[in-house]
Amino acid sequence: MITKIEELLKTVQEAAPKSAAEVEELRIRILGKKGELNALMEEFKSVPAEQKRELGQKINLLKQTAQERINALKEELSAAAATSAEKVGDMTRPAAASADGTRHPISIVKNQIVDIFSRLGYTVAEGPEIEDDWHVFSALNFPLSHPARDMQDTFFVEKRSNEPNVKDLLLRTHTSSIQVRAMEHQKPPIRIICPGRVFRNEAISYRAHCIFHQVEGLFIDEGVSFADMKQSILYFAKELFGETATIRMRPSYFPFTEPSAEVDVSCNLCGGKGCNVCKGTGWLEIMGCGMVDPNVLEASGIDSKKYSGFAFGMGVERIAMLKYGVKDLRLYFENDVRFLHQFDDAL
Ligand code: 2NM
Repeated sequence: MITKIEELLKTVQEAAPKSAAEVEELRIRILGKKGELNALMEEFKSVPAEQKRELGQKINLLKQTAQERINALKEELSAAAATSAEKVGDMTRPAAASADGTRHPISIVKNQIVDIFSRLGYTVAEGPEIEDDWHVFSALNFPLSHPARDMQDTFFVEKRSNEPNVKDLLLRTHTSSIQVRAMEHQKPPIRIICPGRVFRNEAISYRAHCIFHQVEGLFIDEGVSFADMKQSILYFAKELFGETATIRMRPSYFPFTEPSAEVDVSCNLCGGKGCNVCKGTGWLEIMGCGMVDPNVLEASGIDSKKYSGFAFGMGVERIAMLKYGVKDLRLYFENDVRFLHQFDDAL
């Protein structure tokens, strides 16, 4: 009987049930009505008197150990169950909303500009940010002495000589280089809109940055006139700033267009009366434009006797500042989420 008790004691101490059901099985086997302990008690009755003391103590030890061990096992298992339930959580609960990123205001405005010209039949054209002298300057009628060719104004990647050289590699200073590539490879009619990043070696301020975004447009066909340009730009201004917007053009100069003009849109804040955004003039400058210079057409292999065209270009940061009343262009480059989240609903 002693060995039987000791065997059971060992069973109880070494038991490693993996579930509540297995603990219950163990309890029934040892402590249950028809369990081992009751069977021992039955046997105990017929034990000779001189052995009762020792055996009684052993049986009590077994009973106590079994109860304590089973209670401890129950607690261990329910604690483990609780932590695994915590890990999985309530599988029927709807997922928490995740904070998605939003479009950058420069992308929003760039897309709006591109969409407006898409509706006029323009297709998007893109090109390399690292360009050569030819596509950025020479083909666009920039004289060799033009200040834009200077190190002070342009970031050179590889300068082959002190004189402007076709083989120089540089960061494009405007997206007109895309349009040169289009004119070299396509036959008129050409109707393209060219968005992209451009680079100028400028001191950074509230109104200038060394990297910014442009959208330029080009339309070449037989008989394209200044009047066509004016109507296209008026349509654009009304689409972007609202039906009440009007435009005016002031004579200007660009190497690649003749004649050239600056385009102003009526100030949408004061309705033309004059405010601090339009500096009391009632007008906001939004872009430059002009009839493509015949020299530019010929440089890209387009017959300037047969074809004419207009081109225009605008800075996306500038348009976005006017649209959203942003006073400092540097905010567009800092990516402070407190600034960016103000445009969550813009488009
Ligand atoms: C501007 C203003 C006026 C322009 C000209 C050309 C090209 F390639 F056809 F010669 N592309 N873009 C242009 C004309 C750009 O930006 C202020």
